[in-house]
Amino acid sequence: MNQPRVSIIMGSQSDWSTMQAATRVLEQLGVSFETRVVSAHRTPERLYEFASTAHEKGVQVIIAGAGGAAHLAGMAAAMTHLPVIAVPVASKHFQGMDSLMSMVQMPRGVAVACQAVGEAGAFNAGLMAVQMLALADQELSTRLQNWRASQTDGVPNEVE
Ligand code: RP5
Repeated sequence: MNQPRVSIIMGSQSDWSTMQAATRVLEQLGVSFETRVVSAHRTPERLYEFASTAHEKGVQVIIAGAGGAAHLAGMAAAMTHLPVIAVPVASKHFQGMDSLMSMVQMPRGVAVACQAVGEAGAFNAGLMAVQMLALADQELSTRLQNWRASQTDGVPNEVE
C-alpha cells in the first residue's frame, strides 16, 4: 500500500474480526490505509506517540475501534486535530452498550464521529472516511458516487 491516508487503530487484536469491515470499503474505493493495535489502557505511550504524530506522517483520518471502557477514540481525538471516527466494538458482558456510551459521550470541545456498534459501524467508519477524503479529491468523489449508485442498483425491487 502507498502512504496510508487512513489509520485504523484498535484496542486489541480481538477487535480485528469487527474492524476488518472498515478495510473493505477502503479497498473497494482504492484508499490507502494501515491497521495497528493501540490500546488506551495497555499501551498508553504507544497511543500518545501515534496520535500526536499521525498528521506528520500524512494520515488524514483516524478510525478507532475498541470495546468495554472504550477510551481509545476520545483519547486519540484529544491528541490530534485529525478527524477521529469511533467504532464501538461489541463487548462480552454488555453487548457493546458500554463501548457505545464510552465513545459517544464526549465532552464539549473534543469531537469524535461515533458509528453503530459492531461490524456495520466498522464498515460505515470506512465509508465515512472515504466521504471525508472525497471532499478534496474529485477522482475519489466520482468513485464514491459510482459505488453508491451501484449499491442502490443492487437493492431488489421485489422480494425474491
Ligand atoms: C478493549 O478491551 C479492546 O478494545 C477489546 O475490545 C476489549 C477486550 O480486549 P482483549 O481482552 O480481548 O484483548 O481494550
